[in-house]
Amino acid sequence: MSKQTTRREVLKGGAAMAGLGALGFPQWGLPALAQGETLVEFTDLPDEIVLERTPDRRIIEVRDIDGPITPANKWFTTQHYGHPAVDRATYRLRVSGMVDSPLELSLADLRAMPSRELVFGFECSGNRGPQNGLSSNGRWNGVSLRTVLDRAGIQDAASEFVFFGADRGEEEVNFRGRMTTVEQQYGRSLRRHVALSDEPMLAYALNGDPLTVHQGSPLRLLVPGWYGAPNVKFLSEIHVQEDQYLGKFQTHWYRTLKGERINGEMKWVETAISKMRLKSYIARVTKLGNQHKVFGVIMHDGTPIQSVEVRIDDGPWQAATLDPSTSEKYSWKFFSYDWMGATPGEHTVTSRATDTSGYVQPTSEELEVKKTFLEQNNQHPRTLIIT
Ligand SMILES: Nc1nc2c(c(=O)[nH]1)N[C@H]1C(S)=C(S)[C@@H](COP(=O)(O)O)O[C@H]1N2
Ligand SMILES: [Mo]
Repeated sequence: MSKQTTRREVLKGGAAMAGLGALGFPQWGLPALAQGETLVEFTDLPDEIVLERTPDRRIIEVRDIDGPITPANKWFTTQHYGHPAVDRATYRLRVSGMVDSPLELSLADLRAMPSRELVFGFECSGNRGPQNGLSSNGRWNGVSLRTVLDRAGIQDAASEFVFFGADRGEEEVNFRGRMTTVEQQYGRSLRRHVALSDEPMLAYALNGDPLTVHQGSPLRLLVPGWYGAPNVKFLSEIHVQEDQYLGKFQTHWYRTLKGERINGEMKWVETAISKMRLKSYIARVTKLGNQHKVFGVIMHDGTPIQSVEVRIDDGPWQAATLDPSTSEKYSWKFFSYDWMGATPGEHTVTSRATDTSGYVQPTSEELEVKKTFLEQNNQHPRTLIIT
């Protein structure tokens, strides 16, 4: 079954939220529509947006974002091999390979370990404008990966940590033109310095409730600040080894080919996706009386945001304001901009973010050296008509 949202329904949704009683634009932390506030229609969207194409795939409608935390039943979701059936009662997380004591941990074992909370929003590396529906933000609970690895005892020569999901499927492997079909699990790896840092986490809850099957029940890996692919769902096994892991979803499917100037010479570099590239996107523009407001979202790797700016048509960049309710390091960030004196007619609204490392969200021209479509973090101009 597919759930469809038409522009008209989004506008009706806005009217339904109008009982807030607030005067003027809504306050931070609750960026829902206020009384009398209406959405300005974008002209760059299809008439009909399909939010659920299959039962295991869902995008979010960014015009409807109404708070910093995405509810579990709205979280974007995608996976390659559908949802594996995992029995929570008999579930065991296996830790094997170059460890002193191999482990088999039940959910109760994991919940008995020191727990941790993390606000973390991520996007799929294939997420892009104008819809940007493959992004969400949540409050996760779980245990530090480090805690589990310390219990197993990691051997000195271990350098590669492979995370397997319980989901599997047939894959054709091409070796010099000869095809072999084998069953594979979804697998991703982390290098030693990342796996043994205090950052990654094994999550069993989202927003206070056990993970649903969409979020990878009963346990998933989270690598704060990274794109979605490394956040292995239905986690069944951590295998510690010395050799590089070369599985399809590590070395082939989630990579980027990009031109880079190294010592003055263009080199074509292929990299595995990892940390999220700084991106801002405009989620909606609203009208209240004759005032207009631009609301948008920043996805990033946790490096603090230096500034976010908005420009109308070819005008100057103007400072937008960051929402303090999204200030946690790995949270997505909200921003807004009061558009004064909007004139009737067609307009283009663009945003760009800059972080404290000096990285500026690139224009699409600057991103032309990237030849593959993942990590599409360019500034994305939105078009609309002011009436
Ligand atoms: N086991 C498993 N984990 C997986 C995947 C998968 O196919 N199988 N897909 C990855 C990708 S590409 C993304 S974007 C995220 C999506 O996580 P979500 O469904 O919770 O949003 O899960 C990642 N983890
Ligand atoms: Mo993804």
